[in-house]
Amino acid sequence: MTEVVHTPRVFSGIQPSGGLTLGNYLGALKRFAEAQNQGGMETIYCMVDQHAITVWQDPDKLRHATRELAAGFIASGVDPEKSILFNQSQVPGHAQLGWIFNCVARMGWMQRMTQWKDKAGKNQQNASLGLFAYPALMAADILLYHATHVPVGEDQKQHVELTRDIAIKFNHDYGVDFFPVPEPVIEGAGTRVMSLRDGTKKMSKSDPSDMSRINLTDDADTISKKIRKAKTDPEPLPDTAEGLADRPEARNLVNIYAALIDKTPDQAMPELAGMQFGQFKPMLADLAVDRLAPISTEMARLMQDPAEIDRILGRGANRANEIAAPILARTYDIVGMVSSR
Ligand code: AQP
Repeated sequence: MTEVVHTPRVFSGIQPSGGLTLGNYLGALKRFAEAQNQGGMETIYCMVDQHAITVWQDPDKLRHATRELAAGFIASGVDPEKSILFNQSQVPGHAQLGWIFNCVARMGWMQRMTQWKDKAGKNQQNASLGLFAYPALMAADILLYHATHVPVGEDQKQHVELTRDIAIKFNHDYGVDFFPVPEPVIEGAGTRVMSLRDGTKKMSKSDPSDMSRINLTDDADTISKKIRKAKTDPEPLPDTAEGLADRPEARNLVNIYAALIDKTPDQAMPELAGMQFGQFKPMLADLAVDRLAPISTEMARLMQDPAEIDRILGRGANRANEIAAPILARTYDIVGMVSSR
């Protein structure tokens, strides 16, 4: 078996399962634009609508959320000319390779996924088969492009690790060195943004409490109100980020602040040390509004022309398919599928 060197390539996705949050922005979108602008690697970004329907979605809302998500990508700096931007269902190779990976992945691997346990909860018998198999489809999303780097938030680390296991097992089972073993890229203060109501729970678009998250569509007053009302403790901010170890809510707000100014929490601490929340929260609110307002304004502008968004996604899907088709064809060949074309 010869060692294959894979061309470095970035892939990541977001589900159109509701509005975008500050967590999606800091943990994903902002970093996607940075990876694109660093250059040197092709960047492929996907609206994973087939993942979204693992939990029932209202069809009209799903269509709207997909277009709004595309607008969120572009407004956050992902340029559809520089990056490939599309929705998953327009490239059939995702589902096709996903099936093959359903046959590679083991039930036990899936059962260990914390997101499966969290989302299915006590009602696993009633959860969809798609929700259980979701990580195999995610592996297909990544490996269909032979992607080598996957920028994600902390919560997706386990799924990227499972993607690595699937790539290794496929290569081993078929005696090939075909799929790369991709790396999760989890860097910066924004990879784990927590709920504003509970610093031990991640900020999530599907949290029943709107006060727990900042939506990219929130106006300035709403953002300020949510930060003002965010849960905190009575202590002033410490001198170092280490001093936040047992203060999840305070740590979360400092992390958000640091991520918004492109610093690490340690680098941000000197200017915050000793501050009371009465002073820090308005400062954070102003910063968040300053950074997010241009994004929400641009999203609203883009959403006025949904047909143009659809055209962008269509063009992106064609480009994605050009990369995916030969990789899928070779996979079928390796597995032993007869093709008469
Ligand atoms: N709170 C977060 N902090 C940092 N990164 C986050 N991401 C999500 N929440 C945070 C990152 O955003 C990308 C897209 O995530 P997703 O929408 O595909 O799925 P998710 O992780 O399940 O996000 P949500 O908001 O919690 O969605 P729902 O509520 O539908 O399950 C990923 O890179 C993720 O890490």
